Amino acid sequence: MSLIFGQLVIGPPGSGKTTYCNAMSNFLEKMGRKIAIINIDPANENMEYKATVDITELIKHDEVMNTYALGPNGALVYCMEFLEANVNWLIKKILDLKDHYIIIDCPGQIELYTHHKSITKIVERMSENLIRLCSVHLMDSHHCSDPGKYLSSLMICTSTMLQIGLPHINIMTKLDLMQKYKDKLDFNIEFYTEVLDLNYLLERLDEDPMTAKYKKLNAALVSLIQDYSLVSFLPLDISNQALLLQVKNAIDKANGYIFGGNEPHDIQTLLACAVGAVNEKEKMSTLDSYFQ
Ligand SMILES: Nc1nc2c(ncn2[C@@H]2O[C@H](COP(=O)(O)OP(=O)(O)O)[C@@H](O)[C@H]2O)c(=O)[nH]1
Ligand SMILES: [Mg+2]
Repeated sequence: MSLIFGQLVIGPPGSGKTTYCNAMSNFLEKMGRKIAIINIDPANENMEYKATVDITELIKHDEVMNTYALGPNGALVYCMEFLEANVNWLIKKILDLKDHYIIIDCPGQIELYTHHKSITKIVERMSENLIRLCSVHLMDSHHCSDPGKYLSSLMICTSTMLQIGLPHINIMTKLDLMQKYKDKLDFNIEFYTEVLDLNYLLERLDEDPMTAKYKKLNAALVSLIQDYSLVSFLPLDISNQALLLQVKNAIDKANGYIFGGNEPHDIQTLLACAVGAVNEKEKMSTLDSYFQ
């Protein structure tokens, strides 16, 4: 049986997952890859793509809300538990797509990635069936405009990386919008993407009226993030092909596609990765064009 490679696209509601799935799918198709998008968000919106497999064939969010008198979040958790119980349905659909690269569009409730076990168990079963995924975790760059929100993003990323246990790439989305409030940012963009010395962030947290009274908590959380030292971000503006290429190269390296994929562009991809999945010089010049 051959390997199937792909991406598990996760992140909070509105972070840009569905938009990303569509844009990444178009981008990879242009490079010659056969793509199938799998939607496992039963309450998905803004779907510009046609999903090859859709969870709504298995279960419908509004029916769960009505039948069990659940609110939207409770119904979504129910749907994920139902998918976990019927994971063989999903795995069979994916294995039937054996010559495709898959992109899985996920729901946005963050407890599914930080606490709840269904998604973790679903990806474990996929892995047992030779489906090689990289989790692609999207965070809205707007969180950089507030030290407390930025810290909470770092905590969500850290706990998700530990909980899901897949190769993992964090993406900071909507870089184009960041230009509009760049003057209000405490630090430059590299500080936020590379998660540089968080003692500077701690100073801001201790000054901010929202977080100033929690000095010991701020210090403990910052030290937790620094001790794990797992998080950094690749920046993305969905309309920028150079940034999409950087993201694609990093993911191909993380899920092993560069070693096991079989498209004609393999050599190009290998070369791109050999010079660094993310070429630092290229990355800086692309970023500079946003923040001149
Ligand atoms: N300006 C800008 N908007 C974006 C970008 N990515 C996503 N969006 C917008 O963010 C909103 C939420 O996106 P969506 O893909 O539905 O998020 P999801 O809930 O995570 O699936 C939509 O209005 C998108 O058009 C981006 O790179 N730049
Ligand atoms: Mg969505």
